[in-house]
Amino acid sequence: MGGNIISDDSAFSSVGYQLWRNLRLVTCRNNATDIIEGAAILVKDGRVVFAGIENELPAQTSTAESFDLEGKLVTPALIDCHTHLVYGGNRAREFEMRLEGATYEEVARAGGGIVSSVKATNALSEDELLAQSLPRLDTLLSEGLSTIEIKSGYGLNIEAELKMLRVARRLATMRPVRIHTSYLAAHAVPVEYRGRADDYIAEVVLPGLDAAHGEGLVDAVDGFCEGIAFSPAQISRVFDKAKALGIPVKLHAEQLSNLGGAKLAASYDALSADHLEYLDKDGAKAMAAAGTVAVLLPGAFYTLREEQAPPVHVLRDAGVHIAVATDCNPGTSPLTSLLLTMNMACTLFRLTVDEVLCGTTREAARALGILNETGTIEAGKSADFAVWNATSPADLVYRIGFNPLCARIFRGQRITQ
Ligand code: DI6
Ligand code: FE
Repeated sequence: MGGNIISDDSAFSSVGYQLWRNLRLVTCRNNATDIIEGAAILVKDGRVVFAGIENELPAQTSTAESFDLEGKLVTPALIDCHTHLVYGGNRAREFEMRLEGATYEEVARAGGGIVSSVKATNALSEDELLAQSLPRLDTLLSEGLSTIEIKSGYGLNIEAELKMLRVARRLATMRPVRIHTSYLAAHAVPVEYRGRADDYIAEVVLPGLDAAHGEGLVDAVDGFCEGIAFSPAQISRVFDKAKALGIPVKLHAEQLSNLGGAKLAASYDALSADHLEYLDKDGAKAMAAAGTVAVLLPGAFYTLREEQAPPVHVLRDAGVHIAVATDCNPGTSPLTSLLLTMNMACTLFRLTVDEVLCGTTREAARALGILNETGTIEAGKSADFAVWNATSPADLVYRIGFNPLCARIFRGQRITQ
């Protein structure tokens, strides 16, 4: 389902110019609801050369292979900038227990929660973990994605964290997709370190980061700053190390309470602060000043049946860039549909269609530090776009459980779904 590159079609395997024409173009450079009618995209060697009104095309198009998209809508390929897609097992039983009235504490005491995913992940070989993760990747890709961020964080010992990151990297060799990895050993305190979070950081998180970085497995460092996870002071130790290694940071912050995590992340020029239900004005201001993107995760909000939505008006007023992602994870967001996530962000958080489409393209790329490479359709960038059987961005977002993808183009190559 995630697709193979079409190799028997000389039109697409040609290294020369390709012209995608007769399309309705949403570049996401500005407002995502601005549609350029009668548009064309000229691609050479996997990169966009021109994107705009067809009759303004540069002259070399006479030699281009040309594909008529018959007036279909084209947007940048989508980007899921926050997932925990690599994990073992599932937590369906925990879901049932909660429906039967069990509290989180009772679930945890019965061996559920993050700890159960750690056990299930660590029981698998690298190949088995890969096999369990691949269907989730394929499901996400079937909705026109180019790029997915994947975190570690269900290993919680050095070797197991490395295993998760290796699996994430291997996924990128199995499907046409760009994968960004985040080292999230500071996700939870493992059972063997209960009550000794500082020791866990010193003995596992920091040396594990050295090892993972040494293997070239880390694009960013993440942490979970929360009463049930790590304090701002503990996160600072991890971020100091990341900074010393020259690795950008991001943070799960203000999901269940306000510990000032977003402000802390901004003080390290974080790429993003994620969740943010309990963010205050101060935190938003600090994020805006640092250019830290707010990544909103409606799947976790929905699954936990939270009541406090992120303060979207505060983010807007402060001028914070807003992205939207699935948070795909076995516990709080077992979600592998970015289109549904976009719908949820509108319905639950009252984001606009423009905000959610930019939030899963341009702003998601910004949250990964790859806005120069992808996230909008413009000359110089990777030719990553999605062709939709839809007439407008709102048409993509308002339906529930419907996939209007017609084609996914990744680095200039059309991918069969
Ligand atoms: N925030 C969450 O809600 C999850 N992780 C995180 O950083 C919980 C993940 C899980 O329950 O497995
Ligand atoms: Fe998360």
